[in-house]
Amino acid sequence: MEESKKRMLSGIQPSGDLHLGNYLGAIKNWADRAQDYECYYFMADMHTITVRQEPAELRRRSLNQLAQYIACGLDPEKNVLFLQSHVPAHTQLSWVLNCYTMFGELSRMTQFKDKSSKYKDNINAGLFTYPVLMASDILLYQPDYVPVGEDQKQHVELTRDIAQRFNSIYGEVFKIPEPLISKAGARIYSLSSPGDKMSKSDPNGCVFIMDDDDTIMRKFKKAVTDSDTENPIRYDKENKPGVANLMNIYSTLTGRSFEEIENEFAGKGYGAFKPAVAEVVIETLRPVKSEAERLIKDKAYLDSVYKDGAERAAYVANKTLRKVYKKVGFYQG
Ligand code: ATP
Ligand code: LTN
Repeated sequence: MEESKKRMLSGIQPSGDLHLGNYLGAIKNWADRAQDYECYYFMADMHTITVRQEPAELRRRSLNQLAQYIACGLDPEKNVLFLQSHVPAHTQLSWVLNCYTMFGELSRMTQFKDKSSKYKDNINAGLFTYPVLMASDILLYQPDYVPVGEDQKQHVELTRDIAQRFNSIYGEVFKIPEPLISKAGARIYSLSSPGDKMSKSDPNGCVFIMDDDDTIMRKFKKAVTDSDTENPIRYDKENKPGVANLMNIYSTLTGRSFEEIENEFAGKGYGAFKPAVAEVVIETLRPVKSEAERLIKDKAYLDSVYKDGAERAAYVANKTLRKVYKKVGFYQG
């Protein structure tokens, strides 16, 4: 990889199967940029155990996620693809950064507040320090950009604060990364409750990348809209959130503007619009799905990809870790 290219890094937790929100909000944008950047993408398996996981399922999903990354267009020759738990530097840096992150900062994280109210009987320390591990994931690779959905912006901002704090004490150790939030697809909402973001914890409102065509069609036909029959297909996020969400999905996938979509469906109702959205989603996901299915059967190939990825990732990560250890005063001979 050329040294002059800007660097990009991101990860997704294999805590569920990948869905349309992950695809449009994250992976599609990653794949589109692979040519112009030096890219690192990983499965954040260590982050998932902040919530209880079924071990066999976690293993299955981690490997499937790798297959899906590749199927979505992340070429392992051009991108470094790896599992977080295969590169020990992540947790090693995390301990150090824990000591440069304030209790108050972590208490203000929205994801911590959300998850600790959702999993009341398991508010573990990992859930609290989750953003420090995420900061380590990022800072180890000195990336210029971190492409994420809007919900992760706060974590990237905390990462910047931690890096700036560390740099102000020890000099320029970390590059200060920028979050990269693409407008299109930044927030896809649930098809069944359009006030909430599409999330794997709501399987009815969530379209999974590996869903079959009929399931996708059924989910879109059941998508919550409204009782407007006068002029149903128009973009009004406030009053018609369900329709706005469908239009956003359609627009992101076809490249058509909201105005063009309104014209296309003028005089038509939801009975025409919903299956049309489903069709473009099905057509987009079909090649991804079949390629992922093919790759999942080729375990030897996937093994070679993540092993090679971990090696390349560790090389970069260890360089930063050594610098940090030296700066804080750990004796290294
Ligand atoms: P959960 O179900 O626990 O909320 P998730 O489905 O949001 O998880 P994450 O692993 O948190 O998945 O997210 C992976 C990436 O996908 C992140 O960059 C995140 O911002 C993006 N993302 C997740 N859901 C959406 C969505 N509905 N719309 C756009 N981007 C999303
Ligand atoms: N917290 C992120 C996953 C994640 C991540 C990262 C994203 C873990 N480490 C580093 C970008 C960079 C999430 O839940 N989506």
